[in-house]
Order: sequence, then C-alpha cells, then structure tokens
Amino acid sequence: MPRLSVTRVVGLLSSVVLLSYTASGPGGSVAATDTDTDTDTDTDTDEVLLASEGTARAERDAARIASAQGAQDAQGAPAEGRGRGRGRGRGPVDTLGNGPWDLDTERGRVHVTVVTKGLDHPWGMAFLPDGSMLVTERPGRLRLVRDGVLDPTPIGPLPEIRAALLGGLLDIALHPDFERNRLIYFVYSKPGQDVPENATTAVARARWDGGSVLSGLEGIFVADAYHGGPGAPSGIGPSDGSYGARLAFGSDGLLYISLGERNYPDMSQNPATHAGKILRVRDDGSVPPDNPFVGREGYLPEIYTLGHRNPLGLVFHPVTGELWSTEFGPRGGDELNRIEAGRNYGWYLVSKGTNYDGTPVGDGAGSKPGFEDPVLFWVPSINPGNLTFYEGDRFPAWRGNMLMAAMSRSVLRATFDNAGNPTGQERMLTELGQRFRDVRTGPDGFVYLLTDETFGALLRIEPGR
Ligand SMILES: [Ca+2]
Repeated sequence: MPRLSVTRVVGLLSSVVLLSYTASGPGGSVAATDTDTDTDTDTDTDEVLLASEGTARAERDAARIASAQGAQDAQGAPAEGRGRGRGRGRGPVDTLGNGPWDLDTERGRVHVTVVTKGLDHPWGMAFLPDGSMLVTERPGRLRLVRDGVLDPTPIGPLPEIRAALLGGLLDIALHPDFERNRLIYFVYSKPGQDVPENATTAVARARWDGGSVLSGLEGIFVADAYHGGPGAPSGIGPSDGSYGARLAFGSDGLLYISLGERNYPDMSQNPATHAGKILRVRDDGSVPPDNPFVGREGYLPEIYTLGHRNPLGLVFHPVTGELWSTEFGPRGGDELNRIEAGRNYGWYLVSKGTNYDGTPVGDGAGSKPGFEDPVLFWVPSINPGNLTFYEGDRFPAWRGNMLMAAMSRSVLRATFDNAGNPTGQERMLTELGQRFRDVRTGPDGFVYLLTDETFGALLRIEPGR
C-alpha cells in the first residue's frame, strides 16, 4: 500500500473538518470519507489520527444504516452520503489476529495474549477487587470482562453522550473506597443542551453492584468548556477532537481530570475555561479549598494546571506519588509531563514542536521562564495515549520504567535515573500493528493494553515462555 504524502494527509483532514462543520443532526453525523487507517504511522500529526477516525466513523455509519434503529440516529444526516466511501469499498477489518504472540524486547521475551476482542474503540479500563475489569468503549458503552470473558450486555444506563469523532465515553475510575461504596466514575463528551455540537466534557458517577444496571447515576461535574457548532470560532481542527480525557484519584482522595483544548488553542491559556487544563475536584465534584487558584480573580477554581493541548494520559506514580501526564501535542511536540499544582505547561505559547502547518508555536522559543518543560518529548511525534509506571513483580527488568500506549502502533518503555531524568527508550510490540490507547499494570502484575481500533481488543503482556 502506498504511503500517504503529507499533502494527501492534510487533504484528508480538510475533508474531515469540512464535513464535521457542515453536518447536522443529533449525532453530528457526517458522510463517509475516503480515508485509510493503514497510513504512515510515523507521520507526526493529528491528521492521520483524524483521518483514521473518519474511517471508523464511516464503518459505524454503515453499521447504523444496516440496522433498523439506525434510521433514528441518521436523522438530519445526508442519507445518500452515509457509509459510502469514494474508493476501496473495504469494510472493517480485524487487523490483529488471534495470537498469542511471543515477541522480543530489549529486556527479554514477552508473551502477549488476547483477553477479549469485540470491543469498539475501547478507551479506558478499571480493575475490580474480584479480578474482573470494566472497560469503556468510545461510542458510548460500558463493558464488563469477567474471568476473561466479555459480558455481552453493556452496563447502563449512561447519561447522554456525544459520540462524534474523538468524543464519546472516555475514561473510567473507581472511587478509592469502591469496595465499600461501589461508586464508579466516568468522563465523557456531553452534547450541548440546545445545540448538540456545542459540546463539553463531563464527569458522572453511579453505583455498580456487579450486574448490568447502574443505580444512582449522578453528574458531579460539567466542565465550563462548551465549544463547537454553528458560529463557533474555528480552531486548528474539529471541535470534536482534543477532548482528553483521563481520570485519576490521588492518595488525597481527590479526583484529577485532564481536559484537552478541543482544537481551539486559545482555551489552553484562558483561565476562565476548563478546556486545556488538568483539574482537581472532590469526589462529589466540589472544589477543594486548597486548589492553587482558589480565590484568584478570573480563574476557575477547579484548575490545577494550565497550558495543555490534549492530555491523553494521567497517572500517579505508585512509588513517588507524583502525578504524570502524557500530552498529544503539535508536530514534534508530544510530551511527558510531571504535573505540579499551579504550573503552566506552555501550550499554545511554548512548545518543543511546531504547528502542523510548519509555523512556529508562539515566537518559536522551545522553553520560557514561567512555563514547564516536558520531561520527554518526541520528534517525530509518537501520538501518546495513557501511561503506567511499572512496579509489579512479573517483569523485574521493567521495574521503575514508564510504559506508554501509543497510537503510532507501539508501546513505549522509558527508563529514568534516580533523580527522575530520562535515560533511555524502547518501542515495543510494533509487530502487532495496533493503535494502543490505554496501558495499565494489573493487580496480578501483568500489563494490560487496549487497542483503539474498530475491532478493538484487550491484551495482556506476560513474561516470555
Ligand atoms: Ca507543554
């Protein structure tokens, strides 16, 4: 298959952008685009990601049309254009296979198995005390994997979710006291009340007793980050991109939420919006009085840090207790950041990368006083997803290492010295050719991965045999 040129990729983005702005209907549905997920995975832009999302959307649209219920979803969308690509007529393809795989890494052989397949763009996961797992699917389903088997019945009800482009049901977290109160938290893109495209991001919680029904569903936080729809100022990409969003509970019992700037960079430095920020709230969504900007005029009090583009990873280091975040940046500007209260992480004034059109970010200075430098950044971009610091027993050679899921079809392992400075990196599991969205260390010490694919999977990495 020919590799896409940058021009071609930009062309694809234009069509995706155009369609997303001209579409109408409750789902923000767009006509199918002629896009190709098997593009140059090292091309360092959102464009490839968005182009492949366009294909995924086309696949979903085709599936909707095939179903009777789809007629309702398609309301207002140009029916003649839906599900019809210009070119190859290729349906969704399982690009993974069944495994298992035995793969070499710099620190030994690993054995990778499929825990379950049949997940549509799985996005986040949470391990339950009994060893089972909850997994979100971006189109808006919450799934249970018990004893390695995917329960066919999704868990609900969920709130109304705007599942458009990169928006949908995103991350999930258990309350720190889950074993007693059975509370689960999830973050999702929320349609605007009058204009669905004028969407934001919200966090809800509910009680889950192990079956398929949630009780006590309650929104605890709606970000002041509405953006998109007719008349919205245009940014650097679709307003249904760059949502974030990850959740992480700290040992302080507080909930940390990472939100992207929705491809409207001005929001990252604007303290009057939650977009492009990492936030900190109590478990009921209220503001902790010691948040860094409480009482400062013009600042929303939930803000913990500013200046983020699309922070797609958020985790507390299990040993140091530090908060770390990966950030999907501009070209050559993907970042790993150590997150500290009240700091500004630069976007869109300071970046190690450049804008996708090749122009410098800000005045081109890669660093500036008052803005935090990333611990790591990648040229070309790596398209980071979530991350974990490995401290389990199964892979002694990985202890203290960071593992990062990457949409550029690899898992990145990074090492650090005792002072926390990076000392080396390795890209692993490239043989599988999958876009990795999430990576976690399981309570059993194995490493679990979600592939962000239409035929998505939950994978487990074990030591080699
Ligand atoms: Ca930055």
